[in-house]
Amino acid sequence: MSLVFLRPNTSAIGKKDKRLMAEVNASPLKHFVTAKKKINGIFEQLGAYIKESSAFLEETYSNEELDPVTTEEQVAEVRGYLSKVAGIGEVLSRRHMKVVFFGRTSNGKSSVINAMLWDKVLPSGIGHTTNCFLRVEGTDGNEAFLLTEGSEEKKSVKTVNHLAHALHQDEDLDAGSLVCVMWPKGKCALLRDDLVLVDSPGIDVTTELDSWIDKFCLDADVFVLVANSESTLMQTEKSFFHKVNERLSSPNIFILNNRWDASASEPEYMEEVRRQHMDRCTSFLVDELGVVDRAQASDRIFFVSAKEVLQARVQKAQGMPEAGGALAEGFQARMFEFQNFERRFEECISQSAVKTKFEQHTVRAKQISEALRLIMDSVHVAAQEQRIHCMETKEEREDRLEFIDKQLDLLTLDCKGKIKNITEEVEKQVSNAMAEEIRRLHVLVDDFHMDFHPSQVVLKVYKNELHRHIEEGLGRNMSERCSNAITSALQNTQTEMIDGLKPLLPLSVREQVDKLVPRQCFSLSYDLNCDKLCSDFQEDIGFHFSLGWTMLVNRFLGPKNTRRALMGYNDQVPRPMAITPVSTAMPPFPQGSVTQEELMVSMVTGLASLTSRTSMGIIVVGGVIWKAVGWRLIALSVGLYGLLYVYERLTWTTKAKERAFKRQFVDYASEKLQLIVSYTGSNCSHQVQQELAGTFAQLCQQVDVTRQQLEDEIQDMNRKIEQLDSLQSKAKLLRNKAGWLDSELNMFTQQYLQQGR
Ligand SMILES: Nc1nc2c(ncn2[C@@H]2O[C@H](COP(=O)(O)OP(=O)(O)OP(=O)(O)O)[C@@H](O)[C@H]2O)c(=O)[nH]1
Ligand SMILES: [Mg+2]
Repeated sequence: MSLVFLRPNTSAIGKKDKRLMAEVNASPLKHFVTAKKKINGIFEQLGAYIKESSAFLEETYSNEELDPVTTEEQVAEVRGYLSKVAGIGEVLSRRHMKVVFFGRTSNGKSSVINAMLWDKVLPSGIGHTTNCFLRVEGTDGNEAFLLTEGSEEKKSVKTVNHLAHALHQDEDLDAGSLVCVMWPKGKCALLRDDLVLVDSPGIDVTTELDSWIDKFCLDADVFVLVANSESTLMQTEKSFFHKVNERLSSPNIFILNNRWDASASEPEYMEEVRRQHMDRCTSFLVDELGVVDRAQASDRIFFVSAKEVLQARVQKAQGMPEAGGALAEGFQARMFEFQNFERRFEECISQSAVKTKFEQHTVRAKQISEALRLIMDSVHVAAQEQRIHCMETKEEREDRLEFIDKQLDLLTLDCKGKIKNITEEVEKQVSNAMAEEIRRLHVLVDDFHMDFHPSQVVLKVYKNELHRHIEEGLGRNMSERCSNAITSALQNTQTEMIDGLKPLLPLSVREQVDKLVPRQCFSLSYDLNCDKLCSDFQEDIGFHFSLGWTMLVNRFLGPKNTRRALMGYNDQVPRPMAITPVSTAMPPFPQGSVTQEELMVSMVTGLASLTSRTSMGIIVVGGVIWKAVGWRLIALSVGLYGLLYVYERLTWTTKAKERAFKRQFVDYASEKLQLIVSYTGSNCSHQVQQELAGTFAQLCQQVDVTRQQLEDEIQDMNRKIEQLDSLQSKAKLLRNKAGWLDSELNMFTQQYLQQGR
């Protein structure tokens, strides 16, 4: 750092060397420029990152499907960073290096600035020239212009005289005012590098030093005290910098002993004067202000001639020789010293500005990126935990589903078996009970009391009522015999079913299962349908003498065959049965007995036909008997026979007819009912089976609801897991981005802020 910088003559060097030289030659101000570019870039990325993070968090927070993985505070915190970082970015993009020149009037402050800008930008002259603060700043356009405080108006400036005139014309301007001189960047390299130079009125012409410091110095990176080498440092100058030093910690101060060209006229004292100035200035900077070490002091104190440098540079810019004109002796040395000052100044201001302008924001950016990293970490962890929970829930549901399926298969088999058993049992019970009831049918028929009359109309009503009576009576008796047992067996089976399937249902449903599976009061319906069953019943309540021919035959052959025998039947085909659902199930007549009876019938038929055909035969038979037993016995027999006939005829009352009717009906109905025993049994067992199958189906429906719920839950979990996966990877990505930004900031710190410490 203590090397004296000399701008090399570039015309005599090669291409590669030129590039190397260009790097070495590059203005130290570039340090600030690149740092600014870099930190702006980082802040842009940080801004974009926070925007992305904020959107992510907001979206995550508003996701109602998931449990919260982020908090409202976190969302608000990140949203807050968004505006904060945007604000900082805005400030950073406007950051520049600022140097302020102070000194007594006519010391050459404006001349120094002009020399540095290689052009007569600011007015300079004998006497009090600069009457307000002038801030020279680069503008992208080609035209220079002025901006005064509190006005947006751009006042065009063509020449320096024009500027001087403009400044002196403005009556509002006083020493504490600020005028911005916007100078085209294209005309001046320094301005391209974000340097702002502030010229001031002489500090000896004001009493408002404090307000000056507040207004113009607090954000200054470097102060240049332009002193007059023809005189010693004045108290006003010293006290001003004491004040600055009080307000700012370790301000960067350069002392330019200007007008050093004047010493050329007295070369014999030159070294001595220089040493004296050097000692005083060093003592001021080191001992009084304590802003630099003694060893570094020589890099802050320079002996220059701004007037000469400006003149030389203007000439050079106009294509004339640099050292042309009337320049005092030792110009070259003073020129080098000015360049050396420039180099030191540039190094100092760029490093200082980088630190003061960017360090704090870098630290803030690091804090923000760290805070975001922690937030993303917490989101990641919360999502991870939720994902684990979802996975566990999903597995548990899947296990449960598998268990339910297996268990349901087993229970279905079991229930089928149970239903089969109970239906078989019911069929047997009902069949037995019905057989017993048929045996006792006469009791039921005897219990029927209604006025009986052999007329067809009354009989019809009588029969209907009897049917109803039997149907009711049979139904009642059957239920008394079986219903209780069957119902309790049925309920037991239902309870077993429910108990078996209960564990497959969720806890909440288990308690309500009794309500969900309504067990209606089950009652068997026997469906005997007596009316149809006995519709074909044909009573025979005509008088039949018990010793009459028909009755005798009837006694031997039974009523059916008698009819056939006596009437010489050809209608061998039996008449259709009464309409009952089981008429088809009528057992066929046993083959053997039919043949035997046929034989008997044909014999008697033959006999009857014989007797009826010829009365001759009767006389012959009567004669034979007459001869054999004698007429008395015959007369007695006929008398008795006649008496019996009369007796039976007399006792054949309505009551007797009713009894005969009932007896015939019992026989007929018993026979018919016998036919539907198995039908009734299977009908009842079918009802039980229906009932149980219904119960089981209802239970299965509940299990299905449970299964569906489980499947829905599994699907829900899968969806959640998917969401959490993407959420996690996004959080991880954002966390890593925060880490990357942090490392970028670290690199920035290392490269720009820790350098030179
Ligand atoms: N000989 C000589 N004259 C100088 C030098 N620098 C400046 N001057 C002259 O000193 C006079 C004052 O210079 P300015 O640059 O106006 O001084 P200033 O400090 O800006 O003065 P104010 O604006 O009034 O405060 C001018 O006439 C310059 O030409 C120098 O290095 N050598
Ligand atoms: Mg001036």
